Amino acid sequence: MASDGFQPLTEQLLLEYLKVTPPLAAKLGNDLDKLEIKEVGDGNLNFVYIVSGPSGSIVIKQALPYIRCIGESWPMTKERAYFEASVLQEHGGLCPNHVPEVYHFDRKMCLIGMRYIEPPHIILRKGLIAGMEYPLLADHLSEYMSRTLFYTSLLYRTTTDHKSAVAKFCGNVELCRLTEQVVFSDPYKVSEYNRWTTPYLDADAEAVREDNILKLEVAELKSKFCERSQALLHGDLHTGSIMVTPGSTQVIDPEFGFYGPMGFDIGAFIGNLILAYFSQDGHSEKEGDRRSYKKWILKTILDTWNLFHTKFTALWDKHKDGSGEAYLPAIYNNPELQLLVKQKYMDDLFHDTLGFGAAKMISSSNPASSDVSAVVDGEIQRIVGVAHVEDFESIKEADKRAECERKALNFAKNLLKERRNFHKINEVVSAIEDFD
Ligand code: ADP
Ligand code: SR1
Ligand code: MG
Ligand code: MG
Ligand code: MG
Repeated sequence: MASDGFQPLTEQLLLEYLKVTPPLAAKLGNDLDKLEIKEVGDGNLNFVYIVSGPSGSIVIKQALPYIRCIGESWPMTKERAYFEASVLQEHGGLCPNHVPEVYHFDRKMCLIGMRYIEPPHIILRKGLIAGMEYPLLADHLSEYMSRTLFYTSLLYRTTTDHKSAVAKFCGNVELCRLTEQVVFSDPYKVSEYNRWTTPYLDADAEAVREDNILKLEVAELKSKFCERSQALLHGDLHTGSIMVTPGSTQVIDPEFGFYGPMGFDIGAFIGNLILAYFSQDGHSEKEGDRRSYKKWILKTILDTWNLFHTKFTALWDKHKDGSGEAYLPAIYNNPELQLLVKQKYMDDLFHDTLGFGAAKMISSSNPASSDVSAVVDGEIQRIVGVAHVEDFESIKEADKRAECERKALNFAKNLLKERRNFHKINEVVSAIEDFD
């Protein structure tokens, strides 16, 4: 064991650990003789074990001091587990229906024990690739985002409480730096980490690096990401961080959590839905067989923002005379002014959402599990960069894939530059259809 009390798990070590950890043993019904352990991590950073016994199942997630999909050559603080556990607990308290319960956290071991999100839950990104509809997704995600973002903002909190919460999450600096690099920097310069479908998109990638207006806009977003502590974000809310069935939605993996601009979370989700939309033609087996599915994705984008708007502003109304210090009742207690303030706040948030969503689309920084083998072979360039998510990576024919990626990239560039001209989500949906 290292002097700091950390040990990477092995199956044997995990078994011994469970035996001496009562809260975890209890979740397994204290029936530890016939346990099955399976490592199932398919994400980029960490190791995830499903522990199943005759009387229950749990998930154990451990952070090692490097990025899993690359290896020890890319060190990364294992303290990320502390921030993940903290966000799971805080967001879980605010929205227990959509966040897995944390049973146990061990800071020295960087280990979280949590609810096993059982089958038939699957990762949303995989469901979107398979063409599966989730009728409650927009309702559930808007619930999660409105509650977690509202209750951790100055619309609900005093500035004193807010500052001490912000201070705690300032420590998640390394993960924030990873986002700064992957989302706001690498796509706009030559970087060993960039990748794209070559040679088809060589000119498109170069065009991103040469686009001054795009760079001007992305700099503004980067400032906001680094400087604005608006609410406690999930920080990595792409469709690979959500597990779903038609009736249930569970948000996992908030290790990038920190106090940042709300639009970064909302944009990550909506931007990834737009990527899923533009990837559909690459998954269709015969002409038009994804047409109605594409309509469902657009409806989900529309409903997500509209429901978010309704729920968020309803929370604001409910707590308008509470202790939130953003708009003191003594100054803002006339209905006309309240309406103006709310319109401005929501309009700004909408533009942030579109801007961050577009930036996430351009970077498309969530490598597919299918690429892990390429990484093991040492091809680090194949990890992050322009337009890269499993939605596209699973399209086998490179020319077909490049065509889908180009549409998504061009749409995102346009959205990033023109976002202030959109005022309603249906205008964005129409723009997506026009681009297609
Ligand atoms: P990473 O931080 O490496 O991206 P994730 O938290 O996204 O790790 O987990 C990786 C994978 O492990 C997920 O894609 C999912 O398949 C599985 N997983 C993670 N947490 C749970 C859970 N609580 N229940 C069931 N499966 C889970
Ligand atoms: C090299 S890590 C790239 C991405 O994986 C994580 O899930 C985050 O999205 C990060 O940007
Ligand atoms: Mg993940
Ligand atoms: Mg509901
Ligand atoms: Mg993660």
